[in-house]
Amino acid sequence: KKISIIGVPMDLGQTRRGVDMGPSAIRYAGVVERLECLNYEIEDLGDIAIGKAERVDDEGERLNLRNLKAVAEANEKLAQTVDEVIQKGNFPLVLGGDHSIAIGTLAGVAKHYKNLGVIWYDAHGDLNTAETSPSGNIHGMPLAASLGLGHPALTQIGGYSPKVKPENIVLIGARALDEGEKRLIREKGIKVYTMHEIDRLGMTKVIEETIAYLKERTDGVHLSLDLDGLDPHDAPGVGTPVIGGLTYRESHLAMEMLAEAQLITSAEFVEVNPILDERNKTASVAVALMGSLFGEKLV
Ligand code: DIR
Ligand code: MN
Ligand code: MN
Ligand code: MN
Repeated sequence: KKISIIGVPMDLGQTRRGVDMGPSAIRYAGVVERLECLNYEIEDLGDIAIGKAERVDDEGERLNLRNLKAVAEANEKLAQTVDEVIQKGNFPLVLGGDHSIAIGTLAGVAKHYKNLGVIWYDAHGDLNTAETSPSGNIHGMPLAASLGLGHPALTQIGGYSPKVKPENIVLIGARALDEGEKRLIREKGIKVYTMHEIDRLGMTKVIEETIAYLKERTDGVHLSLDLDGLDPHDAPGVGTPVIGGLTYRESHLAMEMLAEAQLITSAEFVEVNPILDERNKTASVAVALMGSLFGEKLV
């Protein structure tokens, strides 16, 4: 099987500089070599071009959607590229960049499935819209946009909406949800394993349940892994760290179990910010997790 790597040096979905260097940091940490060792053929498609932030973004201020135009444009390109990768039968592996790029990834992926499942591994829900967002940062909105909620420039990427149904989503690692996000989760009945449930059940049970839940209702599963899902001790190079997160070990276990179940059909690793990192630790963790996701333990 062939993996196509797509870099997305996006930093316009939030305000910390440096996350645009995430794809470079992940490549530098040896992603290609790591996956080649697992007998995958790797095609690195390079980086999607990202436009410039508008110097005076009055429109973004007014809408509470910072850099809307440039974020939407880049996501349209990303959706196109991901679509082509799947069309030729390859596995799309997207490297971020801030989490706003999940809008484009999911737009490219979801058209290939009737019932796409999504695992959202993140400290946050990313379920805000302009109406509920405390920040105006689009990286806090991609899952809502993929549900068809929010500004049409975001929900209509790829020319269709929605990309995913609420009952096909599983959130893992949530510990910093905004009020509007909690309301949406309740309203839509989205399945969530907060840190509380993970502490109680243990990661083994959480992933077993997740696999059973998604296996019976989906025909493909996208893994969207925000490195801030991990504890800042293990992944310090992220823009919005939240204490009390998933450990390196728990995360490996999760990836290994997903590999065994052969559940995941596309993946993205996002929010790696080498400027905020310690000697590229977070990019290295991302690469190690990719190793497990692609079956390292099995060989
Ligand atoms: C917050 C932070 N919920 C927001 N979101 C982050 O701005 O919408 N997502 N950091 O990854
Ligand atoms: Mn996120
Ligand atoms: Mn996050
Ligand atoms: Mn230590």
